[in-house]
Amino acid sequence: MQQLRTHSAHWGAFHAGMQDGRLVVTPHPGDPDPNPLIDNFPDALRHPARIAAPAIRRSWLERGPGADILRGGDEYVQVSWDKALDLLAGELRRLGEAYGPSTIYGGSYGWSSAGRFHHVQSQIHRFLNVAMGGYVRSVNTYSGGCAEVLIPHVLGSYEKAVRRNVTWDQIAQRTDVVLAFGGMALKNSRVAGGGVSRHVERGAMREAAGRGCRFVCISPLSSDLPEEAAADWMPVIPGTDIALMLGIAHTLVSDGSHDRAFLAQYCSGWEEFETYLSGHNDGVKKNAEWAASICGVSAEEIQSLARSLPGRRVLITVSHSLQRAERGEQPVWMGAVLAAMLGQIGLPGGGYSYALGTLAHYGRRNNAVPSPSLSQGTNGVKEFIPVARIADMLLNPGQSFDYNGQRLVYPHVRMAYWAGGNPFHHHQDLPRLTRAISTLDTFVVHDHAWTATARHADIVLPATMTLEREDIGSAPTDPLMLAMHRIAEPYGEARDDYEIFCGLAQRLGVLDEFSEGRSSREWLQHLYAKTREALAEIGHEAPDFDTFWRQGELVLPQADDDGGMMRAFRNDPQANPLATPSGKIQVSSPVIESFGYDDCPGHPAWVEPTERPTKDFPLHLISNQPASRLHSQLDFGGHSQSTKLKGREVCSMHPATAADRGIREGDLVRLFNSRGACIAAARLTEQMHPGVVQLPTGAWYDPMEEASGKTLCVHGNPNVMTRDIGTSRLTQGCSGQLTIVQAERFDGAVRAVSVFEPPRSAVIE
Ligand code: PGD
Repeated sequence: MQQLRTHSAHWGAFHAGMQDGRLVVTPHPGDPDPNPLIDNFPDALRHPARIAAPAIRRSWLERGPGADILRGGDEYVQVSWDKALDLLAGELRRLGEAYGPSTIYGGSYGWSSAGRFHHVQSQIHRFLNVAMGGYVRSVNTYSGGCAEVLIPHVLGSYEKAVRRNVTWDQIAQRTDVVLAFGGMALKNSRVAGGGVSRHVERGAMREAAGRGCRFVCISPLSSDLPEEAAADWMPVIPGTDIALMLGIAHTLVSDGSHDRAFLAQYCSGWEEFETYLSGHNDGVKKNAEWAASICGVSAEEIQSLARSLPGRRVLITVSHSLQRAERGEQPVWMGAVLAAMLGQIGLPGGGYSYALGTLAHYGRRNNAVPSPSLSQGTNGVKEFIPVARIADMLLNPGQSFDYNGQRLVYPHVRMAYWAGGNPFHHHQDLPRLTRAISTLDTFVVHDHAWTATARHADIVLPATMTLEREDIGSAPTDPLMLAMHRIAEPYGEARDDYEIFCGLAQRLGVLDEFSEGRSSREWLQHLYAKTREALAEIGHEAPDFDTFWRQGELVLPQADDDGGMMRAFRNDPQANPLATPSGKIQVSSPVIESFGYDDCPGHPAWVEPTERPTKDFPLHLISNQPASRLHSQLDFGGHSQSTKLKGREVCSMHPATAADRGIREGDLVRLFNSRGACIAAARLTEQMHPGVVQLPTGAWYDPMEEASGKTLCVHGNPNVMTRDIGTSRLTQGCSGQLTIVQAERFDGAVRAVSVFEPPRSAVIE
């Protein structure tokens, strides 16, 4: 029986050990609200969905590299590590010599696991930089890609605006009203890249509500705020929050209750925006009646909400989900403008805190020292793509596209090398992604499980799961740095990603440069030493590595930066200007205006999305983050599996929507649109807008072809139907959160979900 030892995941710190051959996990004792996602580990550790040995896709092995539509449907051949690494090193050499590094896509987006050394994105980038001289990279994230481009134009530093702003403590103690556009769902704020040791959000909302703070959940789903917030729910039509915000803004201006002094002192470009709001140029007043006709909230409610705000400590939040949709920049921008109109920006518990409640990183204090990280070296390739444009790049090499005022060209990529991500989970329009991936010469994937992405790869290399290796867990806003102990032996022949890259580096003659002669344990000691040095510089003594490792955790000091950039700006705008062209909040942006994008004008505006419900596809589909797993990770784990119905992902809908279609609780349903279809099981709830169906992301993609030729996912993955377009020409972010569909009861026969069994494979010597 093994003693329980510390470990960490993006969803929480925990203790784990093997007892009688079974993994046991218990939450970290200091966590006031542990995340049940840790319960996915025990069944997942030795699940047959794990990859046991290196595997090569049969057609690639027999015919060599080249475009192939068989990807996703082919057989695999298990090979030895030596054979797999020899083949892969040979292919890297061939591509490097024939075309150079700009033919390799190493953007490899994904969350992978929490440890800072085995952070596989850092590993893959370091390897490609050292061994190949670089790779085509990606910029921004699927989470906040649209806001990451917009906010620097409007507020300056994205990091500072998002991570160093209003804290949960301030909300608990100071805020009178939280207007939460898109809500602040705990399933999202319980997760942070690098880990989170204390889940504080539920407690803070309980305390604030108990003190009389009013939370308003502005979302098609009332579940976007927890019960503890005791929120008023305002069910808005998806994609129309900007109209509601404009209606509030118009009411404030008509009443003369907007904070003119704040706008004059701290903002630039109010006049242009006010002209738009008043309808002076286009003849359309953006008043509450106008807003109501778009967003579905009555004019009276909009006016009453607007009139309840002036003079109170109001915090406006806009969740990441709102900008993960076509025209996603508009509500992000308008949230800032509305907060400026209320004059509360920079005050404790007031103003604008974009994405607060979306991840556990936000709303907390920052550590006084940086988290350890592995250096990635220098990338010699200039070409990059906004991360969600991967399929566009593969399908349209040489084609130009707009991005943030630049005209860029898609490079011709022949190899995609993926580790620590699951594009056949995270990307939109998966049938299109299948076509895009089929154009490659070679597709390489490291993962610990046979995800849909691994099933499309030519070379599949089994990686250890986090519990099977040692690491250091640390995140910039979490004071606990954790020793992540090895809890279990590797599954089958799985190797650490680091070991895999060392094997390749050796074959390519760059091992010393890549590894710097260090074993994994020596790298952990090296990274820990850097944190220890940084602590010493600010006068904090930390124990040596062995003591840290034995103790399992180290409490890091936190910076005294309450209020962050916005407080400093409010207190002294001359001394602490924002990093925007005017040094102020850009209510309008002449820079964005100068790009001339028809889908993103120079101030926040209602820009009709190009996809709205139709007669054939009358429902909005919200494909948001799941509550039972992180993205697609460990979908085969016990907790995630316990939430499925009839073995399928659950689709929620309003009883009226269901009744119109003869759908009852628990029925199988078929959701479909022009791009694809999926089977899910229906759950009926009055806690959502009737024009909406909701299906979370992350059910492993399990496709088959319908008689019509349409791709059907038998498990319930929404990305078979989402649209693969950028949020706008300015931001080119992921727009996967919203699409339009039809729903019908499914009475036919459909095969069982088979994606948790390994694909067909043969073994050769
Ligand atoms: P994960 O499921 O976290 O999804 O997309 P992302 O690709 O990050 O994938 C991580 C993968 O890494 C898993 O397959 C896991 O097994 C593997 N992995 C974990 N640890 C290791 C390791 O140590 N080594 C290796 N080699 N592999 C490892 C998430 C993305 O999805 C995000 S962030 C967002 S916000 C988007 N959200 C939406 C959305 O709202 N709606 C839609 N329709 N689509 C979305 N997609 C995006």
